Amino acid sequence: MLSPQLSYKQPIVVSPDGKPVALTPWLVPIVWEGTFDPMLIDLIYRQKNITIATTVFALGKYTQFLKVFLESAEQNYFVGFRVHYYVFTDQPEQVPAVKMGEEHNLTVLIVPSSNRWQDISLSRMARLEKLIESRLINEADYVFSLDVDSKFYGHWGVETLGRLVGVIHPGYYQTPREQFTYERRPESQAFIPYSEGDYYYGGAVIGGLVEDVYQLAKTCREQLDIDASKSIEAAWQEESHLNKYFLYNKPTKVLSPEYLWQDQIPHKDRVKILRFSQIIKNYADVRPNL
Ligand code: 5GW
Ligand code: MN
Repeated sequence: MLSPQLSYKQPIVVSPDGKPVALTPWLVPIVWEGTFDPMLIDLIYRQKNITIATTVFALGKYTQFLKVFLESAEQNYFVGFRVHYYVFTDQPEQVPAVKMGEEHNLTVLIVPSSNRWQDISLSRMARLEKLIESRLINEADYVFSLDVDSKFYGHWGVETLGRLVGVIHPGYYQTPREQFTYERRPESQAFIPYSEGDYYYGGAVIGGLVEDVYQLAKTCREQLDIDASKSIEAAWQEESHLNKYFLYNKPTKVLSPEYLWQDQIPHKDRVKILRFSQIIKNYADVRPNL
């Protein structure tokens, strides 16, 4: 573990002449279009016979996002590899029947409804932890946890696999780190001082080997519990705790913002290809008034 006192320069994501940077200061890849050979990397992983578990939460009004999420995933996401989706929902009847590609399948997991959206957000880590313990340890090699209010626009394949994988948030990849929306109150377990931080990671994508994501989910859940016991909620809930975790447990692969964009941010001249993006949602429409 690094000392929190250790200060160093903030790593850049795009060079001053606009070129994507493909390596972190701790020498792991930042995955951009053009930095890997999709054919070769496919061949390498093809021989490994791996299963990629994918968890997605769709509670309350968020079930409306499942159709686009799953249909676009089936066009782009680990096509030709074994994928097992685990859809957590409080309304199993709202899960659309989407035709799955070869070796892709889906399990619906029923969870109780919640009126407080904070509980949904905060319980994702706990549910991921428990699912890994009870099933994924035996059923999968890698796991990704993805936001459902999203759409795949381009290829997402084995180039994203690694022991511990985070994605750079599209809103902050050219932002000085003092402006990152890390949790800044020392009372919170998610606290990061202004002098620290590599990237601002998006909470919509967490991935890696099942064992490593288990450690992440368990630790974040414990930290969320400590905060809850002190009635403190981090600025961006589990995203804040994720950022704290990644500061001290560096990802072994970092995905560029190609892997987490937002439909409302223009992407032309910023990324060569859009792969996965948060769709524009009408907040009044999807969020409970609580
Ligand atoms: C509802 C109100 C406020 C915050 C979250 C929710 C909510 C989230 C919900 O009612 N149902 C639900 O399934 N979620 C899950 O949490 C979805 O998988 C969603 O993609 C994820 C994160 O919440 P988002 O997408 O609203 O958060 P942002 O920061 O991407 O807008
Ligand atoms: Mn989202």
